[in-house]
Amino acid sequence: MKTSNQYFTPQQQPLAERILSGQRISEHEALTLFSDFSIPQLSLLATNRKRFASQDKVFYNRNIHIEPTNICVYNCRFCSYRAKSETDGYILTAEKIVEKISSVSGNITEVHITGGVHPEWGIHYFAELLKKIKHSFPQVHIKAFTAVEIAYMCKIDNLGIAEGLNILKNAGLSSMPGGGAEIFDELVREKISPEKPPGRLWLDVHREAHKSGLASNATMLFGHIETRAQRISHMAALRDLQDETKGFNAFIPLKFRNMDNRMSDIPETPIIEDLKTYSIARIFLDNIQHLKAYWPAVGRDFAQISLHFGVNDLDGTINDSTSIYTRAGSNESPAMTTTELQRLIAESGYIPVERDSVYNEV
Ligand code: V47
Ligand code: SF4
Repeated sequence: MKTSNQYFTPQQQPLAERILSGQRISEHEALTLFSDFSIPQLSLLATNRKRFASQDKVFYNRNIHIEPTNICVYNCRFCSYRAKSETDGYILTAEKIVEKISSVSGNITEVHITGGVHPEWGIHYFAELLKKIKHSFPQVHIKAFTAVEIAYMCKIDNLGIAEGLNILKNAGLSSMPGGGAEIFDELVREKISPEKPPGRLWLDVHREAHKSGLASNATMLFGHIETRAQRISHMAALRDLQDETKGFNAFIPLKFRNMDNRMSDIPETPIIEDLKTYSIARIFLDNIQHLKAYWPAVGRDFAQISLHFGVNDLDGTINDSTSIYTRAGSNESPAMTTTELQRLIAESGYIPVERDSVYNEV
């Protein structure tokens, strides 16, 4: 294969050729990509796989992120967002949330809701919230609640996961975001978010969601104390579940940001490591079509560069409603107009395409 001969050493060629011909790679081979392949080589391989998934298109959508509270029963060591004291806590009432949405409702197709895990709010509380939103904005797609939030709500109201999801779905839930996955490895999880339920519960909730017809996303919090091998096995668990259910729309690597949290002594990873992680995610997760860069977290510049490392989707928050990342050290004010997003994509040499929440082109 010409491309392969030109760009890869004889040792690298067999793996490069397998990737270029669309074959699945093993966890061991993914580690080899980390250690033995250069940034331009990974860019070439990931771009090939990205083109296979969506040609030269890069997707964005118009949404608002709502965080109903920062009060949380858990206490993740990497979290800069959770209320540190009673006076620091806030709650957005359903009325306030509806008001926030109505200020942008002509301009969005999706409402994304996730926040702290409030000690008292169960499934019925959130079902009421969803109904109120749906009543005022029937056209809007509601993507809401991480697996961790849903598991806790079900516990509060003494419901099984399938039962709880069904109530939320009937109240207007259309899909689930991918947060709360962190890193599935139990030893790492015990150190960074010891109170949070184990990774297998996260996977079980998403399995149930997919079974009930709700699509979802998956995330991975990387660049703290985990090893590259633990990143790969996190992605392997997602790849296995996707083989089973086909319910994941997008994978979102979330780079650990170290400001104002209890892991602030851990330095952030260099950009080269981030780009390797994104491109290997694109190559390894051969059954998840979309790789998303969440630009309010990684910044506009990185988001633009990431389009050359397998990313084909930019989360298009259009107002400054998220504080999870501004508190954790992102310099970005989380607002970007559609024109800015389109320009950012076009400048990178790709075609900006607006999508709805389930990746139909708008
Ligand atoms: O679960 C919290 C992460 C997640 C930090 O599904 C941090 O479309 C880095 O999941 N440094 C919430 N990451 C955000 C999330 C998300 C965002 C955008 C789109 C979607 C989607 C999902 O943020 C948490 C946690 O893993 N997080 N603190 C931090 N200091
Ligand atoms: Fe709570 Fe989420 Fe922060 Fe963990 S990351 S403490 S679950 S708000």
